[in-house]
Amino acid sequence: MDCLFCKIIAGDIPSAKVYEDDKVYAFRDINPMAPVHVLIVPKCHLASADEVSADNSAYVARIFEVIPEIAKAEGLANGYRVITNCGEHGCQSVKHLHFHLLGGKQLSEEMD
Ligand code: DGP
Repeated sequence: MDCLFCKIIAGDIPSAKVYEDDKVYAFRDINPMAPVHVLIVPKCHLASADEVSADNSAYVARIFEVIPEIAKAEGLANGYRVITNCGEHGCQSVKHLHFHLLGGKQLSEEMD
């Protein structure tokens, strides 16, 4: 499959790994929008949040279980933001489900 994040998970494309287990891979965004900008992805290929179902939601659950661990390790005691962009109107550029973990500064109140 010609998927950038599948290649990163497989190690075919290098990345700055932050966390890994059997279901989840997390790495630093190549174009950080905040002092901490980590991408957290399922190891199974799901194109976006629109493909989450009862068959694969264990991957998403694991992602949200590890977010507090990653946030703590990254020193985000003052809070952070988790975002997933979905589809064209959501401005999703990489078609493998991913959650942006942003923090390390006071983030904007803007959501769009
Ligand atoms: P989105 O617009 O929500 O689909 O976010 C995709 C993010 O992926 C964007 O913030 C930049 C990041 N990105 C794109 N290509 C690479 C890459 O090759 N390596 C890393 N680490 N991040 C990438």
